[in-house]
Amino acid sequence: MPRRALLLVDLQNDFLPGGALAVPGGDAVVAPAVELARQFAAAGELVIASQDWHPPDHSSFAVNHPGHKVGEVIDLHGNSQVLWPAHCVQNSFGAQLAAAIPRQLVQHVIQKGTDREIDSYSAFFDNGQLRATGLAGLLREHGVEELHLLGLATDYCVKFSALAARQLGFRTVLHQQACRGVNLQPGDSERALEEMRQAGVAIV
Ligand code: VGL
Ligand code: ZN
Repeated sequence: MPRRALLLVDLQNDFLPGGALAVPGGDAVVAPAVELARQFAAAGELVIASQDWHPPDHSSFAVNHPGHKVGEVIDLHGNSQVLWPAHCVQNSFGAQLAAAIPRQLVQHVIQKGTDREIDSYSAFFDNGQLRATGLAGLLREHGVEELHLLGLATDYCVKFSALAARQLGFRTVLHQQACRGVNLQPGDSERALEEMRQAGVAIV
């Protein structure tokens, strides 16, 4: 059996109902996520959580761009950037991992989006692919060949993490029933799934 790891993508209060950037139906992913995390942990495999972890002055927040609104797309140092409501601010309740995720199941937490000048949808590196988070190194140290993912949101952090995993040469398996999307445009999640499939992500 190849070594596997499970990545829980951004299962944080702000992406759950009532949160600052609530993903519709986001709470439905928590139970299947916990179930899979238990299975991986019981098999001695690595369970990792990513955590969106922004400073209050982060450049992805609409409030930090006077005259611009949530949902607008701006150019940020040459990358197109969707403007979001302020979310997952470092040390806030909204940034905490969902309370229903048993912390003893999670061996590593990978924080991302910490640089105010650039967003980071992928758990591996920022949107400009300038800086790595250390996740790839961690997986390789543990001999992981196959990365399983689930979480929020299908059309942003899940998609970018899965595409990066493929780019880095990991076998990549997405647990679709444990993912939900933002769907700023109707169909974004479906298109994201198709893009992942095209890149060689196995969708189960
Ligand atoms: C995410 C938008 C902004 C995500 C994070 O976790 O998918 N989306 N920050
Ligand atoms: Zn974010």
